[in-house]
Amino acid sequence: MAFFRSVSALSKLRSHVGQQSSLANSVRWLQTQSSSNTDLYTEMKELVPEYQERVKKLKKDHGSVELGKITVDMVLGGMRGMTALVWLGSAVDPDEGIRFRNMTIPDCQKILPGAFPGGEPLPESVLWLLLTGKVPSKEQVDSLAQELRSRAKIPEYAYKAIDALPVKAHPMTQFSTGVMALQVESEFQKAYEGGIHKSKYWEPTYEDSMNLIARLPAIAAYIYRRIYKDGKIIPMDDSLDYGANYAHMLGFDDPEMLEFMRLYVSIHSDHEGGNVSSHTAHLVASPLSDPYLAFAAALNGLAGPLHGLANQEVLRWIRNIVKEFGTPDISKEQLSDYIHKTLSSGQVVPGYGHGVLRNTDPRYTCQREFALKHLPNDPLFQLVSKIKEVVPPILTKLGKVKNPWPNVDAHSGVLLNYYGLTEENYYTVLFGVARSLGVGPQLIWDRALGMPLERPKSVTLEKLEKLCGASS
Ligand code: NMX
Ligand code: MLT
Repeated sequence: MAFFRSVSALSKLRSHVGQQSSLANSVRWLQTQSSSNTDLYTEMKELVPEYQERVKKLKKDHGSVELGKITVDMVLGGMRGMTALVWLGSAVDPDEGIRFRNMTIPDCQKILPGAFPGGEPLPESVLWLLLTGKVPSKEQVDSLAQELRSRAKIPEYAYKAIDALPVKAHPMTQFSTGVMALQVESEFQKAYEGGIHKSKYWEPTYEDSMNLIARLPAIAAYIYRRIYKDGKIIPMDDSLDYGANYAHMLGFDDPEMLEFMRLYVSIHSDHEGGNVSSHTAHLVASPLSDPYLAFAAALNGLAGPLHGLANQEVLRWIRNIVKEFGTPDISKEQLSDYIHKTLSSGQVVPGYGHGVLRNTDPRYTCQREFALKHLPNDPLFQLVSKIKEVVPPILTKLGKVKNPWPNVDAHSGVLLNYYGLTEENYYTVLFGVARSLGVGPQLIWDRALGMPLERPKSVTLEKLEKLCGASS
C-alpha cells in the first residue's frame, strides 16, 4: 500500500516541479510519501501505530548499540556533539544545514504548497510536513489552515494577564506570560486529571499543541500593538493563511511582507532537537507537563541573547554601526575596526557562529536571496552583505571560534526593518511564534512514542576530577 502511495506521490512531484525535478528531489519525495486524508488528526491516527512499532522494534533489537563516547570536554562544554535525543521533524548537517523531514529549504520552496504558484512555502505546509513526514497537497494545507483558524479564539483573561505587566516589559516576557495564561485551557491537564490511559496521551497533546500554534499569532500581535501602536488591535482576517494573518494582525498588509512572513515562519520553525528552545520544551514536557507549560519554558530559553534574542541584538548592533559612522555606507576598514571594538569589549558578534553549523546557515542564504530579489538597494541590506565579507576572517583569526559564518539571525532584522517592522525588541517574538510549528509536533510524538521523563546523570566536580585521575 505504502508503495502505491509513493508511486502516486512521485507522479504528483513531477507535475509540481516539472522539468526542474532532480533525481535527488524525487527520491526524497518518495521517502515522504503522500496520503489522501485531508484531516491532520486522522492522518496522525494512522501514523501513530506505525511509528510506535518502529520504536518498539528498535529498542528490542538494537537497544544496546553504542552511538559514541562521552568526553570530559562534552560534559564541561555544553554537551556539544553528544547524540542524546530523538527529534522527528528535522536534522541539521554541520555543512549543509537544516533539512525538514529530509527536505532542504530549496526543496521546500520548490515542492511545498505556497499561497500562489511559485510562492514561498506556507507555514501550514511546513507544519503538516514536520508532523507527518509527508508532503501535503494544497487541499490538505487548506484544510489545516481552516483547522488553525477555527482554533484561534483567545480567552479574554490571556489578554488581561498580559495587561497586568507594564507596557515596558520586554515583549518576550509578555509573550511567555500570555502562553502561561493560555495554559488554563489545557486539554492534556484535564484529561490527566480525568485518569486518561497513557496510550492516549498524544490525543489531548495534539489538541493542546494545535490550539497553542493557532493562538500564538493573535497573542503575539496583541503584544506588538499594545507596546508600539497604542493598543489598537487588528482582528484576524479569516481569508488569510497563518503567516499572512500574523503579519496582518501586526499591521502589515504589503503582499511582499506577507510573503516574507510565510518564509520567515517556515524557516524558523524547527532546527532539530538540541537547540535551547526545542530541547527545553522536550525536557519540560517529559514529566507530562502540558504543551503550554513546555512551550512557555522554551520561549524563556529563546529569549537568551546567545539563542533567539540574537535577532534583536543583530539589528541593534547594525544600528549602532550606522550611528557611530553617521551612514550605513562605510568602508570595509571602518567595519573591521568596529568589529574589533566589539570583540575587545568582551562581546560576541551577534548573528555569527553556531553550536552545530560549520558553514553559512541556509536560512541566512534564503533570506539573502529574498532580499536580492525585493530590496537589493536597501542600504542596511548592503551593509549586511558587507558584514558577511568582513566578519568571518576576523572571527577565524581569533583561533577559537568554530564557525565564523552567519546564522539565521544575521539577516532577518534588515528585512523586517525594510518592511516597516522596525522595533527590534519584538523580533524574538516572531521567532517564538515560528518555533511552535516545530516544537508542537515533537511534543505530540513524544507522547505518542511514550518518551520517558528526561533525567541525565550529573557528577560533582570532585567526582569528575577523580574519574580523570586529576588532582584538585
Ligand atoms: N563572536 C565572538 N566570539 C564568538 C562568536 C561570535 N559570534 N561565536 C563564538 N565565539 C567564541 C565563543 O564565545 C567562545 O569563546 P570563549 O572560549 O572565550 O568562551 C569560542 O568562540 C568558542 O565558541 P564556539 O565553540 O565556536 O561556539 P559555541 O558552540 O560555544 O556557541 C554560539 C555558539 C551561537 C552561542 C556562539 O557562536 C555565539 O555566541 N554567537 C553569537 C550569538 C548568536 O548569533 N547567537 C544566535 C545563534 C542562532 N540562534 O538563533 O539561536
Ligand atoms: C535555532 O534555530 O534553534 C538556532 O539556530 C540554534 C541552534 O540550532 O542551536
